[in-house]
Amino acid sequence: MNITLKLAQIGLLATFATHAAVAANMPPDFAQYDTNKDGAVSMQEFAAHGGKEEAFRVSDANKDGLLSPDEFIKAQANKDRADAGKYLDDAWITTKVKTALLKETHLKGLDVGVETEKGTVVLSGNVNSEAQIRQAERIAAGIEGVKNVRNDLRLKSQG
Ligand SMILES: [Ca+2]
Ligand SMILES: [Ca+2]
Repeated sequence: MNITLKLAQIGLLATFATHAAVAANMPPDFAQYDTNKDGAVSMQEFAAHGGKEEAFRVSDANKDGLLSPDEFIKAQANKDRADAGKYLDDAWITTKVKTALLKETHLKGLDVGVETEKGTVVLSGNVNSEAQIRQAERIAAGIEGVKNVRNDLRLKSQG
């Protein structure tokens, strides 16, 4: 009986220690958002503090409808980005454009340079046809956050 009780106490202490460690790693605003103190931020709690539904959804990595502290940090980053307006990070846009171009069968293997400056994408390099120039421009223009596309793509000199 005594032993059982001690084990229970140790178990309690261990649980407490784990919780304390988690609390120490909490992002600054987490406790504020987690109004019902269940250790997760729900959509309602997130929205009550001005969080955007989209930021919540993309940050809820395991899709359980709750933000863990880790997911919350991501949501905060997304929220800050949304608060900054439609202006998305240039490096992020460049990556998205490059990825989209690589996915396009007709543009595969072509040496298309992509640079982004304050939302304006600059395409450069040499391609095989006018159609590819237009296609690359259309794809770049369709990426989220892109304001303008400067198309410096040229036709490869035939020879
Ligand atoms: Ca909560
Ligand atoms: Ca989650």
